[in-house]
Amino acid sequence: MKNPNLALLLSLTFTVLTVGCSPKASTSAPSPAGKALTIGFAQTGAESDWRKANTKSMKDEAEKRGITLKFSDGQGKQENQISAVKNFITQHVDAIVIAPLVETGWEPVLKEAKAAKIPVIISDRTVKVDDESLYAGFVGSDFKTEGKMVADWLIKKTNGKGRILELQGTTGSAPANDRHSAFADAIKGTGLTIIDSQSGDFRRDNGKQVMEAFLKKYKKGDFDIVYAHNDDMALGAIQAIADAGLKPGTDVLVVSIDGLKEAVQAIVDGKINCVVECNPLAGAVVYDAVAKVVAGQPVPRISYNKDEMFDASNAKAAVATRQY
Ligand code: GZL
Repeated sequence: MKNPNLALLLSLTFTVLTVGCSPKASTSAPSPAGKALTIGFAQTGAESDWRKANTKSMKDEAEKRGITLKFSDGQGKQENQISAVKNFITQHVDAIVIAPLVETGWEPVLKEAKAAKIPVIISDRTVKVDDESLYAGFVGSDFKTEGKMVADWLIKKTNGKGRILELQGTTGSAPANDRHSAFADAIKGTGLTIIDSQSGDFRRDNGKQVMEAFLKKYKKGDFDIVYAHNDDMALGAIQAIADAGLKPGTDVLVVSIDGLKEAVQAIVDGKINCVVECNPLAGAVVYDAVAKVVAGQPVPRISYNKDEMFDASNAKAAVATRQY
């Protein structure tokens, strides 16, 4: 080309157009090979609003980063998650992310992923395995801390006295196990006691049904507090409490975990008393960890999100900024 300035102008124009028009401009470095990643994600299901927010975060962030996400909804069954992981292995994905429904039963399929040299990130809920090399690292919340935060709030609020009905999460899941054990440990030696406990599987309709059954078994004055392992069950429970003619938040203290906007609003409305956050917006941190692992860089064994706590002292200010 005769005119060097024209050549420079054309090449600059091309560069700008390429960057500006890329439909999936990645906001983070793709894998070192330069190719966009293909990631298999085995999700638990869609049991709660928290879960839906988690799925949206994973899908939106993958879109933003130009990641090809092979998404599998486990529909609340571990066997569905395990077959999804096997499929990801057959499809030779670059990495696998699992949000494990329950803590145990993962060794065989994790061994298959390791044999296929496909790195695995455990997201949201933890797994119990003897050989920790079966996955690269965990990204999620510390459920034991969440259970203790709720207990500590209750001890202060009640001067350590009260009879508790517990709505547990999915049986065998890390959040249900840890939110129960840490809460129970924290109230040991106080006048707070768990008088009954039942799983509502983290589902709103189950939370309402379990609370209705509790209200048939226990009359007003037989119990003082409802501890729900997640907001969806708490929101179902307060519906049942109100239907029974009691005032949730006043006649019965209600405490919960997740930090849904709807639950924080219920604090403002005086129907829930305390909510500990468990942030579901995990896409960015999970894919940062995956990018590192694929690039052969080490990732922390455990990366915990920071979780806040809401009650009447701060809910009004917080509710407007809740993102899920
Ligand atoms: C916690 C997550 C739990 C939430 C529930 O990280 O696994 O599962 O607390 C969700 O709302 O269903």
